[in-house]
Amino acid sequence: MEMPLLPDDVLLVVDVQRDFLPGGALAVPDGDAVVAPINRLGLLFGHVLLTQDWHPAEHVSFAANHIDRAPFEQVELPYGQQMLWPTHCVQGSDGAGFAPGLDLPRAELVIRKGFRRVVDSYSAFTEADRRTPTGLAGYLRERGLRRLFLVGLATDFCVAWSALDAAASGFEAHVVEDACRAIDTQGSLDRAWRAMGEAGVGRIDSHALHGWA
Ligand code: VGL
Ligand code: ZN
Repeated sequence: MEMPLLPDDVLLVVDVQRDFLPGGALAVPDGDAVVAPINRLGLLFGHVLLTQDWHPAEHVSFAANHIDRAPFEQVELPYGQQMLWPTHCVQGSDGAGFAPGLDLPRAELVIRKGFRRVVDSYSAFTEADRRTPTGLAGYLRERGLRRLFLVGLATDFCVAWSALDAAASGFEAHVVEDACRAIDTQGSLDRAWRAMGEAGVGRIDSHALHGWA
C-alpha cells in the first residue's frame, strides 16, 4: 500500500546508537542495517526527531548495579517489573553516540531518555514510572505535528513502547518495519507486534513511503 507523505509528517528515529549495533554493549542483531534506510527516509520528511538512550553509570536498569543479577533477568521495582540489561548508553560514552554513518541533516530535536537513575524509559513519551513525561508530546502538539513514522532500535522495546504511547496520546503512529531491528528475547517481538496491532499502530514498509513534493 503506497502512502504519500505530508509536510507535517514526523520521522522519529529511536536509539540508533553504537551500543545497539553489532559489537556494542547491547547489540541488536543486524542493527546496523537500519542506518541506510533511515538516511534515505530522512530526506523524505519535513520533520526529523531523534531519541537517545542516555543512562547514568549507576542506572537501575543495569544488571551490574544489582547483587547476583544477570542481564535479561527481571526485577521488581517500585514502578513494576524491570528487565535488567548489560551496561549500555552511559552518558557521554562512545557507546551512547549515534551510529557511525547516520546522516540526518534535517534533525531538529534530540530527546534524551533514561537519565534518571531510578527509572528506565523505553518510551520516547513517558518514563517507565508511567507518570513522567519526556516533553515530546508537548513539542509535537505545540508545533501541530500529529502523524509519526517510527524507525530504529529496538522494534520490541523502545520503538514499540514509543509507538504505543504515541497512539495513547492521540497521535497517529506507523512503524516502518524494514527500518527497525529487534532484540527478540522471551517472545518480546511477537508480543510487541500484537500490542501495536491492537492499539491501531500502522505497520508499513519504507518503500511504500514517498515524498509530497
Ligand atoms: C532499549 C533496552 C534498554 C532500546 C534501550 O532502545 O530498545 N532497549 N534500553
Ligand atoms: Zn537503555
